[in-house]
Amino acid sequence: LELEADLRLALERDELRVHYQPTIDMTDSSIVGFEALVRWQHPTRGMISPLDFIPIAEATGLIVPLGRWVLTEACRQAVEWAERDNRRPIKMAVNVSVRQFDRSDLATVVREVLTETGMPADRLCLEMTESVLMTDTEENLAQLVRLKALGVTLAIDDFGTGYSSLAYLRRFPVDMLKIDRSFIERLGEQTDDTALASTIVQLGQSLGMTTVAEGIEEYGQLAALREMGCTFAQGFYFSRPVAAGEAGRLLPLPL
Ligand code: G
Ligand code: G
Ligand code: MN
Ligand code: NA
Repeated sequence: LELEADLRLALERDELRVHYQPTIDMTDSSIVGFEALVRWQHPTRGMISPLDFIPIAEATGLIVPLGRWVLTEACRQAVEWAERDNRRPIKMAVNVSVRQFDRSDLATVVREVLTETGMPADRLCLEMTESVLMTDTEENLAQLVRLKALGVTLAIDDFGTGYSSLAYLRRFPVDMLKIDRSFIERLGEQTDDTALASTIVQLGQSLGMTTVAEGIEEYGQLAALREMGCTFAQGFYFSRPVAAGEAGRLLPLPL
């Protein structure tokens, strides 16, 4: 409860931070983008993980202003990096909670933020978990169509952990599948996970979607996923989520 009261003030007190984790192109190992991940620099408790405050933000509805703040900050940062070096503009991925998705004004909010920050829509990716998409309702489809019409990329986060139906995957305008970390952990060992990861990559390919492997920590996992034809990679093997200054230094030097 105390944390909840503090979280209400965190936004106005400027205690939230966005960290960035790079996404790597499997074919040439270059950075193609970043995922924005929020952190809370609490005045007395120190850095608080989103695992501890996102659920509170979702339960209280604070996720709506908080989510807009993260989206704005991440877009602003992407535009700043692009201005520094526009040879290969990076993409920015932002997590969208089911509470945000369920509001009919989400596409309006995203459009406003794109306009405010000058972020080109085709450089923004919105990540939603399967739970957002699991229910194949007309409202959900309409919401995805509105978002897609803005020109943004739509990704399913933690793919493989929910109860997706293949029917919705075909029906919904989704561009990208992010293979859940749990499948990557035991790649190469004699488990079903290798077959499952490979199946998700092939599923993506047959539906015309790109695939991202999350949670890569070892070279062997990277090599196996590259062999499978996975498009992009993310994980501590390349970089943990880092503050903006450090993330900017991972990018090629400006000319
Ligand atoms: O960065 P980290 O692994 O600690 O994140 C833990 C969880 O918090 C992940 O599931 C991640 O998706 C979620 N998370 C991080 N930042 C955001 C955010 O800005 N919005 C939402 N909805 N979830 C986030
Ligand atoms: O649910 P979502 O995929 O958005 O969660 C992203 C979270 O996963 C981030 O908080 C990040 O810290 C974490 N993460 C990213 N790469 C790795 C990794 O290689 N290993 C582990 N254990 N966690 C990771
Ligand atoms: Mn994510
Ligand atoms: Na994820």
